[in-house]
Amino acid sequence: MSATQYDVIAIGNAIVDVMAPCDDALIERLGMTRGGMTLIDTARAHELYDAMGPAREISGGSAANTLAGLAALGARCAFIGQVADDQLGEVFAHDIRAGGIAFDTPARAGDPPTARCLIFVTPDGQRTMNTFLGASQFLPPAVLDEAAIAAAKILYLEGYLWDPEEPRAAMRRAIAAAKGAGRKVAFTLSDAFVIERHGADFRAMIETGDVDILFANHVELAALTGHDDFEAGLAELAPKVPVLVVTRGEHGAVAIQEGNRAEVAAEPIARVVDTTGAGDLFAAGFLHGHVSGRSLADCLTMGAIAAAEVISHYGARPEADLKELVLSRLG
Ligand code: GMP
Repeated sequence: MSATQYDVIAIGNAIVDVMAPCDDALIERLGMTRGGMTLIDTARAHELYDAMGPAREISGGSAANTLAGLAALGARCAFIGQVADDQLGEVFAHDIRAGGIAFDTPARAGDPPTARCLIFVTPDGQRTMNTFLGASQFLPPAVLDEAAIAAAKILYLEGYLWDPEEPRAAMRRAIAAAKGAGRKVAFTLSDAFVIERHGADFRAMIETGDVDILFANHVELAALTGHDDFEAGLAELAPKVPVLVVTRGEHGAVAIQEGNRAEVAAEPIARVVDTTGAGDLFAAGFLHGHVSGRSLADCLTMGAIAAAEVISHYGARPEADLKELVLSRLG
């Protein structure tokens, strides 16, 4: 197989997170679904922003967060996602490039503005997300760099972006480009609401062998398989994907590869400050282990280390030296 330019190329929402701490009463008063992700329109975005305390803007986006973790671990990465030609778009582009990630998708002129996610973080560290997708949902298939996709070991796709039509078409084309070049496709299911709407597509992609590495949390596993019982869900899905990775919040994570099973506990941390990005950074650690040829157990440990770092502070991008954290544990 030909040489690769990237370890991982990802397609995802290009979002800036707007985050603030809040109490449980505010979540209730605003009628939000605690711990969930809800898509919102402009009017609701204004309502929620007005009700929010002093906030911090930190670049986010699920797959983009994963790449930030991967790049921090030393992987070669590229991102494809749509920002608008505005200030938040510049912030997003700056942060991703400053992290050493190639990002060449041209900004989109005019309305709607760059996507933002209003995140309310309760004292227990739980995050409640409200996403205004803005420009992000208009990623056109035409901007895909298929040569770059063919030159990456792994194409990583975010389930959230399966919802809007244009990016879905772009991702289908990207899968064909990656598969045509003999590369692997990794997919994260993102949220149960995406599975409610597009579960049939996901099941079909899995059946046809389009997904080589599947990431889910325990809720998404249940939504996709229809099994509330965790083990029953695993037993149904694992034989259909070469690598299945399922996270279980504070209960750690499980991976099954070609019938081999490994498990990891959550890393003990002093205080869970903000769980935003836990799954994203878990995927980063796991994928870095995978492209580095590590054992399944080590891939999980790397995921747990990266996830623990990101939930120990605000924001879904790593702040500590992930490479050092992993080296000091696994060598
Ligand atoms: O959710 C993905 C991953 O993040 C899990 O597999 C854990 O490694 C980590 N994680 C998520 N929530 C928690 C938590 O509440 N406590 C701890 N220690 N880790 C968590």
